[in-house]
This record gives sequence, C-alpha cells and structure tokens, in this order.
Amino acid sequence: MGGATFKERIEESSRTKGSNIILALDLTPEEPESLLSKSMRVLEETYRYICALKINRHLVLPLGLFGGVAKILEAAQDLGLPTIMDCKINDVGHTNRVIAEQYFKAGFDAVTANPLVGWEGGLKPVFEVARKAGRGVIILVYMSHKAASEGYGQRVYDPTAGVVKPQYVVFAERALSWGADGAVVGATYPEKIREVHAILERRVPIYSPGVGVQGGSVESAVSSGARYLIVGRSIVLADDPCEAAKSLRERVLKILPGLNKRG
Ligand code: NUP
Repeated sequence: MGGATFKERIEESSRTKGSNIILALDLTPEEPESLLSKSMRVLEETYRYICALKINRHLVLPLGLFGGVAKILEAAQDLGLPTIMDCKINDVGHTNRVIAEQYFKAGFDAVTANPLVGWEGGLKPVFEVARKAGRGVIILVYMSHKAASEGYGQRVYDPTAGVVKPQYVVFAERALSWGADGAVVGATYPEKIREVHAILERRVPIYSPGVGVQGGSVESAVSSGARYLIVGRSIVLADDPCEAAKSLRERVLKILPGLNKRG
C-alpha cells in the first residue's frame, strides 16, 4: 500500500478491492484457541470482498493485544488489509497517548476516538502519536444505536460561533479542523449522513456502521454519502461469511460501479 496517510491507504485498498466494506470481526468470546482460529477463518474467507479489518474489544480482551490480536493483524497485513482498532478513546490526554501508542505498537493502522473529550489534554496527544507513526484517527460523529440522539443529537452552545448547534455538527466541524482520517455516522441515520457529508465534503470520509442487524441499509447509507460501510454480524454470523461479504460488495457496486476502477 503506497499511500502516505491512513486515509490514502484505505482509499487505495478500497479501489484495489472494488469494495468499501470494512469487516468488524466481532466474534462472541469463547475459548481463546477456537476464537483465534475462527477469526483467522472468517478473515481468510472474506478478505477478497473487504477493504479493511476492524477489531473491537471482543477480541482484544480474550486474546490479548500482543498475543492473538497481533497474529490476526499480521495475517491482515499479509492480505494487504489496513486495520482499525475500535477503542473509542475517551480519557484524559496522557492516558489517551499511551492507549494509542500501544495499539499502534501492536500493528493497528488506525484507532477510533470520542471527540467529546476535546482537543487540549484530550485527543491532541492521540493525533500527535498517530501523525508521528503515520497512522489514522477516526472520530465518532453520530452513532448508530437508538439513543444516539441523547448525546450526539443534543443542541449545544458553540462559544466560538456564538450559536446553538446540534452536537454532531460541532463534531463534524472538529473532524475537519483536527484533520481526522474519518468520521463515524450510523447507517441507521441516512439523513445525518447527508448532513455530515455536506459539512465534510470529500475531505473527511464517512465510516458507517449499522448496516443489516441494526437496521441500516447499504443502499441508503452509500447514496447518502457514506464512503465506507462497517459490517459485523451480517457477515460473521452468516452461515457463509464469504457469500455474505460478496453479496454486500455486489450491492455497493450497483450504486458505485466506478469503485473498482482506479483513479
Ligand atoms: O456508532 C457506532 N455503531 C457501531 O455499531 C460505532 C461503532 N464503532 N459501531 C461498531 O460497528 C460496533 O462496535 C460493531 O463493531 C460494528 C457494527 O457491528 P454490526 O451491527 O454490523 O454487527
């Protein structure tokens, strides 16, 4: 992968694979040995149809970051897939720095973070560590679950502009001003994807989880402006994960036929 930044590398992977599907490898915790082999099997079965791999604490807690997870990251790297740790970094700066450093040391190409903690003494150290290591930071803008409106949809006073705005609009503006590599907006809220896309234009790509089991649709998320779709259970719990990933990719290509043409 030749691109200099994470944003460029995942873009290149997406064009090479003709897919915008990011596999969320959320397998239910069980005996570490079978969890690791199942993870490897699902990755092996689906890698042709996906452009990146996202890992959650579902795997980090039972397998260990420098144990089983590092092995999965190595396999993903061998398959040419960028990797994202969905850790939603959310603490004070000096702790956030260590969290980001450890995930990058284990081999992750990007981390997710919660913009609610702000910049100074919050996410600034995460962006500094990421830039230095050539890795990415993707921030939450509007989550996919039912209660997302309780936090991301609150109306807040923006002291810089002197106006009241929805929280997610402020977060989208931060994604731009902080130079984030991506912004997460739930596929379950296509109208929010459209609104955030109008703010971000093409400068910060939208990552959309919530397709399938959570009720979001491939077609409405992509046509509203989602650049990447994060998909977990619709693939990993399918009888045939390979077929599930393949058919999701085909649905995306019907809307974005140019995705697998370079340039
Ligand atoms: O708003 C979010 N919604 C969401 O589901 C932000 C996320 N990071 N996710 C993640 O996307 C979630 O943690 C899971 O790993 C994946 C969606 O999984 P599924 O609903 O497709 O199984």
